[in-house]
This record gives sequence, C-alpha cells and structure tokens, in this order.
Amino acid sequence: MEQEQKRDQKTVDPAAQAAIDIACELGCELVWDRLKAQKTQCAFGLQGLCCRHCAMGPCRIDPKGKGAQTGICGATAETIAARHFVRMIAAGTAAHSDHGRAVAETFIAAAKGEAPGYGIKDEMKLLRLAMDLGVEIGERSIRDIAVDVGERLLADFGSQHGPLAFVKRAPLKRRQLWKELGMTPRGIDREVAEALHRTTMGVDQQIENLMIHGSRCALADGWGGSMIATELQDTMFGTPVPLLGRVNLGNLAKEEVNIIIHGHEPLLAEAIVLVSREKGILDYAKSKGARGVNLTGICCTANEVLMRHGIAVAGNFLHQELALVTGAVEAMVLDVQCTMQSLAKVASCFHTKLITTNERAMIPGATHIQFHETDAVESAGKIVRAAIDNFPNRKGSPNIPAFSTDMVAGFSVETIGYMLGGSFRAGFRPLNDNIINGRIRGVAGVVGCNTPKLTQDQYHLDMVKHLIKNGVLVLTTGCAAMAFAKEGLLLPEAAAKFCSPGLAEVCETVGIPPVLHLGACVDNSRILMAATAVVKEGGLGDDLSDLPAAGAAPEWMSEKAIAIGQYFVASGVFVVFGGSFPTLGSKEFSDLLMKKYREITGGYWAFEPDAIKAADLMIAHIDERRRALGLDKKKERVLYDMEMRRQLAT
Ligand code: SF4
Ligand code: MSK
Repeated sequence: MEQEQKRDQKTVDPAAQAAIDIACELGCELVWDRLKAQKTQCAFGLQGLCCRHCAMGPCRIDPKGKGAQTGICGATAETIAARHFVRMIAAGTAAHSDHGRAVAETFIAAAKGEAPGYGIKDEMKLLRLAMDLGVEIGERSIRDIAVDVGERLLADFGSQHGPLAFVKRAPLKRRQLWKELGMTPRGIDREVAEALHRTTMGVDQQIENLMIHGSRCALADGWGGSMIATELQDTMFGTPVPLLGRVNLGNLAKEEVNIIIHGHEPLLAEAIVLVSREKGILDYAKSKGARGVNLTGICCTANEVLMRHGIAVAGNFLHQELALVTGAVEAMVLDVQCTMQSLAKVASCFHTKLITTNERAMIPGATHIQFHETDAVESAGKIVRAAIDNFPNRKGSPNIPAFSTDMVAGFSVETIGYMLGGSFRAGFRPLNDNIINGRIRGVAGVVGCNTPKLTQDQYHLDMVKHLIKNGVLVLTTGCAAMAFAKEGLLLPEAAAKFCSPGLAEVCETVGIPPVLHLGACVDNSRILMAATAVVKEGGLGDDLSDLPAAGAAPEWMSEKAIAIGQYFVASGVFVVFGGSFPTLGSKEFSDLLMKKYREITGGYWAFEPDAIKAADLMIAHIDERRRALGLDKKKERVLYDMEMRRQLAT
C-alpha cells in the first residue's frame, strides 16, 4: 500500500505539488494526466523488442518465448534491441552535436565580427584551446586565433578519417584501447550517419559489432560535439566561476514581466540576458504597468545562464508546464530540445505567449519569432518586447508557490582546479590526495532528467544523499543538478549536514558543497575532462577505468542520456540508470552492456530501480577500484635506516 502511494506521488517538491494542485483545480491537463491516459505502456517497446525499420514490419518479439521469436526478416531479439539502442545513441549524439555545431558557427561569425553582440570573453581559454589544437598564436590577433580555433573544431563535424581534435585529450592508454577496438571517432556527422545506416533493415546484425560503432558514435558526442559546445561557449560567454543562484517556482515575480527561457542552446539566452537589463527595455516594461523584467530558466538553457550570470532557475524538466500554471508567465521562450509539445495547450489556458525561436524546433500553436545569431541583440529585443506587450493581458493575480532555495553553481574544471590548488598552482593534487588518503571515498557523476514515471526528484535525492553520506563527492549537470539545488545540497552548509566526516572535512576546508554543479547536459564533457585531469595528476592509475568513480542518470528520459551513458561506458566508467532500461527484453544484449563491456572497455552499464541499491552498486564499484589501486590498505609507516636513506639518494 505504502509502495503504491509512493508510486502515485508525483513529486517530492512542495512547489511542484502546489502547482499541480492549482492545475487540478483549473482542469489543466499535465504530463502526469497524459501518462495516465496512455494506460499500460507497450511492454515490447519498453524492453526494446519492437522494430519498425522497414515496411515488412512492424515486428515484435514475445519476451515470454511463446509468440514470434524473430522479426519477419529474421532479426532476433538481440539485434532488434541493439539496433534500437544504437539509434538512441545516434539521436542523442546528433542533438548534442547539432547544438555544438550552432555554437561553432556563431563563434566563427563572432570572431570575424559578423555577429555583433557576441565576442571572446575568456581569452586565456582561447589561447589554451589554440595550443591544444595546434593553432599558431605568435603575434596574431585574438580574432584571427579564434577564427582558426572555430574552423578547426567545425571541421570535426564533417571530418571523414579523424581522429576528432579533442580525442587526444583522453589518457594515452584509453586512446590506444579505442584504436585497438576500432572505436576512435572519425567525424561527428559520419558516426551519426553510419549509425543510422548500420541499423537500417538488413545491415549490421551482430550485436558486438553494432556496439563497437554505437560506442564510436557516443564518443563522437562526449569527446566531440558536446565538448566543442562546452569549450566554445566558455570562450565566447565566459568560463563559469562559483556564484550564488536560486532555484524553484518562487523565483517568478508577481509584479514583473516574467520571461522563462527553456531548452539547451545558450546563444539566444545570452542575448536575452543582455537585452533584459537595458534601461530602454526596463522603461518599456514600466510603461506597460510592470515593475521590471524578471528572467528565469527551465532545463539546460537555465543551467547555461545560471552558471555564467546567476539567473534564477524556475525548475527542472517536469516544471515546464507547472511554471505556466502559476499564471505569472508572460512568455516562455524556447530554443531546442526537451520542450514538450503540450506547452502550447497549457499556455493557451493562461495569457502566456509560447515563443519558438529556432527554425529546427517549431510547435503548432506557438508564436514563432526567428532568432538570428548575426543580429542577436535586435532579435532578442523583439522577443523581450513581445513578452512585455503581453503583461497587460494577465488574467487576475498570479498564483506563485513561494518556494525558492539558494545554491552555489558554476564549477567548471578550471574553477575546481583553482579552488583546490590556488590560482598559481591550479590542479587536482589535493583532490587526488584526499581520495588516496580516504577522506573522499570516490567521485560520482549523477546527471540527467526527470520522468513522470517516477516521483519527481525522489530517486535523485535518495541516491545522492546516500552517496555523500558514504564519502562520495558528487558532480552533477542538467535537471539532476536542479533537483539537488532545490534540496539545498548545492550549498557548502550541506557538507556538515549530509556528508561522511571525511568528505565534510574536505568540503569545509575548501569551501565547496558536496555536490558540484558543472552545468548543462553538454557539460557532461566537463566530467570527462575533470576525470582526465585526475588521471593526469597521478596516483590513481593511468586510465579513466582505474578511477574510484561511477556515473548515474537516475530519472533519465531523453535519448541524449543514452548517448551520454555510452560515452562514459566507452571511456571506462561504470554507469547506473534508474526508471527503465531499453534493452531488458534481450538477455544477451543486456549482458553485453552490463557484463561483457567490463572486459572490453572497463566501463559497463547497470539498471537498478531502487535508489539506495543503485548507490550501493556505485559504492561497491568505487571500493573495488580502490582495492585495485591498493588504497584499501592503510600504508604502513616505514622507519628508514641510514642504508635505506643512502639508497634513496642515489
Ligand atoms: Fe521487422 Fe526486420 Fe523490418 Fe524490423 S527490419 S520491421 S524486424 S522485417
Ligand atoms: S534538460 S536532456 S530533461 S537533463 Fe538538458 Fe533535463 Fe534531460 Fe533535458
């Protein structure tokens, strides 16, 4: 009974619950209602056992062994599940990488002076990138260097033979392994196209072979498209440094024009931040009876402007409809990814204007105002003015749940290095030392979405509280980061309250929270870079798979999460997913991912619906890595006699 009640509970967030109650009173349909309307979901689809890759189908495999055991073409359960999984990786890689491409194109235009409103904010990062990429610095201007850096990275999308530029950042041993396995990504678009080719009817029907390419495609995301997005965004808009932010629906303002930016690409959001602070815009808002313009965000666009400007976050994925239900939102401005089509219907119950801005992502019922990167300020101004014009259309007084929590965000890899080592000797030595001495047991990346199939944020919170209680430092991105922020886990004070004594001591000494917010979904590439920095710092093995580290996406829903999971697995990391897993209908394919991959790349998958058990799996993996590194034994103190000292000196 208690279990059932728990399952029925939609959220653990009181702000979300208040908004759900309002929607209920108003008869406004939400994501949970639509989930219910789906009734029992297709068991074949859930387990990866249906295929509609050709017109002989759709075909499905009976997991109980009674009905059909192959598709009409003869494809087995294994092949069907593997092809589906690889297509999810390809879609996720395409999404992150198309984002990266848009950023690279704007970066080049900005460097050439063809995109007024954008520039190069972090020149140091640009120079570091130039050195990494072999771009000449000499006496050249920042602009010329930036054009070459942008062109070099843009070339990775269409490259045919690779390797991608950032692959060489990975530890040597990992690169050699990728080479031996044939997993080194050659070109971002090439890997996505080949994934679609191989998974079409009658092509690759051998699951190990399919997953070699699935891994190569995922690596083109993590060490390619996503990393390009992160690095160029930092260079253009500034590398994040820790700052104070706030999260939850209480950040909507009763008497101001509320604009919510939602999606993933920060190109428009950066321009909106700029424009919404202009005096002319504020005066315009006042002329319409508002006190000002209040900008907040949802999903990863929110993370981007939080990390660089401290813009408040209205909520994570499942908050997108709830924010509109408050009746306080003049405009929700969408770019790309994770924006539900239902927003148009919810917005129509209120005065809210739903504005799409990207030609790649339109929604019936929304107003489309195309954003032009080459005319960013003017374009953003049009959008902000449209929101202000909507303020007088508010129907009655808004109903804003008064919940807001403070947080510290903005932990780029550079910042973590400075915080640990100081500006002059930035580095990961103190982190490595504290892992070696056991104050920090290990590191976990806990990232990803929400899904209405699970109580919003519950799994995230249960897992992470268990991890930090057991001495595991957590790195986070995406909507997971917002779940932790709402609970106060992104505050330094959380260390004393929730952590093991060792982890609390380290956090208090350095002044960091036990859960570090590294940014948006594309910024999972920062976790790859941080892990690589730890390996290079020394003392914890010579490959990513040696580290006492693990990853998780407890409440995942997007194909992007599968791409991220696989690039971590292919990079040597153990990854646990909650909720559901799209391969369980095929034991053989699931075994490949969850058992055999351990021998192939050192990384492997697990699926665990229970948050505490999942966290324990991560801890068990971390302990196993510690044992392999010899960190489980207390080092015996050796008293050196004169002879031993002499030997040391020679
Ligand atoms: Fe069915 Fe094979 Fe066609 Fe898939 S590819 S729909 S399994 S016949
Ligand atoms: S926004 S991909 S719901 S994390 Fe990046 Fe959140 Fe998942 Fe979208």
